[in-house]
Amino acid sequence: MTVSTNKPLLKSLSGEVQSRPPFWLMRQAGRYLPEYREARANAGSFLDLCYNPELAEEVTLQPLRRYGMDAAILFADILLIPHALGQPLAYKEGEGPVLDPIRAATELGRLDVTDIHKTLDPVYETVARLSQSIPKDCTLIGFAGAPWTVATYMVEGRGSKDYAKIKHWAYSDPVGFDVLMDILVEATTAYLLKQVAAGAEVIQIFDTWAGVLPDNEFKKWSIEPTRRIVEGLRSQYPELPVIGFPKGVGGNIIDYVRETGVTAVSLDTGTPLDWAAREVQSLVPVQGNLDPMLLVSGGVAMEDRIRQIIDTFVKNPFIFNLGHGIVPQTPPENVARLAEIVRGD
Ligand code: 1CP
Repeated sequence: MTVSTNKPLLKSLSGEVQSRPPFWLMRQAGRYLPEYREARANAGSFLDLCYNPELAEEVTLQPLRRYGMDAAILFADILLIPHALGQPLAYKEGEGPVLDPIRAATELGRLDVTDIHKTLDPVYETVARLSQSIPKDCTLIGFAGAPWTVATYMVEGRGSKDYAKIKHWAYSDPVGFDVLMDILVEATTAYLLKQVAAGAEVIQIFDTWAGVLPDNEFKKWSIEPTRRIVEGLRSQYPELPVIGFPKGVGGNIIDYVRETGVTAVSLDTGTPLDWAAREVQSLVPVQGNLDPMLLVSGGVAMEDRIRQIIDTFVKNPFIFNLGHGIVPQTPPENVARLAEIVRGD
């Protein structure tokens, strides 16, 4: 299948094989760039930056100016959904996001599901601006977190190591927990539909913490909510490309691909290349999967692995990316080297 487009990322997503794979990098905007740190300092808080269309547009464009990625990803955060649902949220220096946790179905009344768009309107404006300002061959990606991953922050109140609180709720009161999942499916679908209406050409759904679920629960709380979101998006945009990123799920990624209806999947760092080429890329285009820490170290080890990834996947539809987000200590010159190698300069 091919589509009439000159955009390399859209070509890969439509199943086209390209001699040079398109590339972008998860978390390509952010603290490893001095110009981001400057914009961030001018914005006030991180949330102020997310809700400031002019500055959010600027930080989205920053990595493109340096490295010419084939995609721009909207600058926002997966936790804007809980924030728009009325859950207090702050980003603490060195600590990451902190929320006022919701630990049981009886506390769900604290969420206001009536109008998330009131809070999220500036995000749609950022998308609209970007759709006008990105380079013509560049693809605009909108995104959201998958319900399970967003719920981990809502219930734990912050990043977690053992997911004890969310699992306790989900295992001991699955019916009550499903009410939260339903709220998130609905809000996330509405949010993404607005992003597409504003100009997002592709949607990526981040399920960063899918890998902590046993397989039955993975089906119930990662695959099923994601399937419903994809279905909701396609009911209005039947051709919309959606990339799923169920991180850390091993071989269960096959069920995820077969059952969610995503167009493509993003592979995490631990996914074996030959296995993925054989078992996953035979089903859908894949994206990935350089270790972000190799991008920190750079040198021959990074270069060899970039070439190995490209050699493994380039014969079928492929998008070069990392296996998880860029980390703040990444030297910008290593990203420049990565871009050179992927482009074959
Ligand atoms: O200090 C700062 O400037 C804030 C750091 C930061 C940034 C730059 C946060 C806080 N979020 C973001 C932007 C962001 N987050 C983007 C857009 C930028 C881009 O990709 O170029 C995206 C796509 C995200 C997605 C996101 N946020 C995920 C899923 C992807 C992933 O990396 O796993 C997750 C889990 C979050 C939560 C979050 N927000 C911020 C932090 C530090 C975290 C992670 C906390 C944790 O590890 O538990």
